[in-house]
Amino acid sequence: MPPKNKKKGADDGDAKFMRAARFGRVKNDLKMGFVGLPNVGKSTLTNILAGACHAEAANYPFCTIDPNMVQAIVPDQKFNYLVKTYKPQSVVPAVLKIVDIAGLIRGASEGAGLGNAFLSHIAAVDGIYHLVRAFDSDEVIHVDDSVDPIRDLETIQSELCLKDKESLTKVLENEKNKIRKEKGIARSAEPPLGEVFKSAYDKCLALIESNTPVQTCEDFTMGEVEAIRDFGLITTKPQIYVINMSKNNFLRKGNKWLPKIQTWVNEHGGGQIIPMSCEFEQELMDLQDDKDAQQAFIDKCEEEVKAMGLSGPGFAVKSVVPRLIRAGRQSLCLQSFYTAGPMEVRAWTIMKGSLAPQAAGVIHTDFERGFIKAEVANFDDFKALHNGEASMAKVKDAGKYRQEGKRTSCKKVILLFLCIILQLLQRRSELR
Ligand SMILES: Nc1nc2c(ncn2[C@@H]2O[C@H](COP(=O)(O)OP(=O)(O)OP(=O)(O)O)[C@@H](O)[C@H]2O)c(=O)[nH]1
Ligand SMILES: [Mg+2]
Repeated sequence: MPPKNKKKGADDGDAKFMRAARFGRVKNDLKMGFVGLPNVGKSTLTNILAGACHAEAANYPFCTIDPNMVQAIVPDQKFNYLVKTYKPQSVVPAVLKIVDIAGLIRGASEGAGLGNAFLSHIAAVDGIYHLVRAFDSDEVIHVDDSVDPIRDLETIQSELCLKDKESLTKVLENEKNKIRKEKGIARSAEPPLGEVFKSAYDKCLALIESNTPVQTCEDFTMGEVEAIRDFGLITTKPQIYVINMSKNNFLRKGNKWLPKIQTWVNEHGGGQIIPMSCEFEQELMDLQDDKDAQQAFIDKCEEEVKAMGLSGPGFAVKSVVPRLIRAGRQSLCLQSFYTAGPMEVRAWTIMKGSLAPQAAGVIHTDFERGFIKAEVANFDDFKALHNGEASMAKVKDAGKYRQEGKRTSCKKVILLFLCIILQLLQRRSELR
């Protein structure tokens, strides 16, 4: 019998990201980090994502000496809609923390360049934007003298995998010592390894030896995933490949390296590829205080696209920054829920799949402990029913305002309303 076709749906995408995040920490405050060779545009892009100059960008390899963290505001139409509706005194959007890690070079896993320190900075983030240079420029030095994204992908991936191989060697040694101690086996003798440990170790080693990130593998049992979480491997982190092209290539949505990069990524476990251009984004950002000038810049770019004989929705000229931030957040399995009222509209960050008490706990830890119920509404219901009012009255009238208990998953609950806070504050004072 042929295998049943799995129905494709929105949840498939979610499942893919949940799989990528299965080795990660369960925490709302997760970080993405930029990884790549020196001078590929990491600091430039970090600045762009933050919308402000937090990191120093300069044409000088290793200009980023310390990891530099910024916060990028998560673009969110639902949040913007709530702000427009409630016109609150204060607004607090969700942010994604992004670390600008200094460039890695070949041999970094053995201490070359600024070496192992960088790898420990990578170990401290939860997801990786792997930035690759695909732009030509005589003015920007390439550490290996020429532009070759495939060679660069190989270099970075092998450094990460070499580091993981070193970690695996230590993990194996520690496990053997632990078993020897537990079973009173002599140091010179080979102790018997647990079945799950052994299969998890063997699978990881095979992946790493083929330069393939461990997180791309779907063939792990739950037990193996548990074991791998303790291995402390860098390549278990979700990874997004970001390709920095010239403005011209970005406008025409083409670059001679892109098909080769796609093939390379497919051959190394697959993954999301986001082509973009720091040059384009920088020009756009420099004009952000003058909306007319920004529009004139977009119009000019659109003219250039037309002059190249290209047209259609695929060639619309727009920033990739919102997609980059959303993709980072999605790869970490983070999502928002909202509270809204005349004082404040706020987006709170939770892990996908969190239950209502955990969501309440993000607002205040006491709320999780003292959780009784949450009054919630789905954002789409609110939008369809509120009729311009900054109030939940119409949603309540329509019977779409629900009281939810401890088992409610936050997957579909978009608007966890202000009255939860009030209700829980009351409960908190009762607890005192
Ligand atoms: N032409 C061109 N230059 C770029 C682009 N992106 C970055 N640059 C320039 O390249 C140089 C290095 O950029 P950075 O952002 O500092 O590079 P980095 O990856 O952070 O480098 P390290 O910190 O040394 O690892 C700067 O002079 C940037 O202006 C681009 O898309 N096109
Ligand atoms: Mg830098």
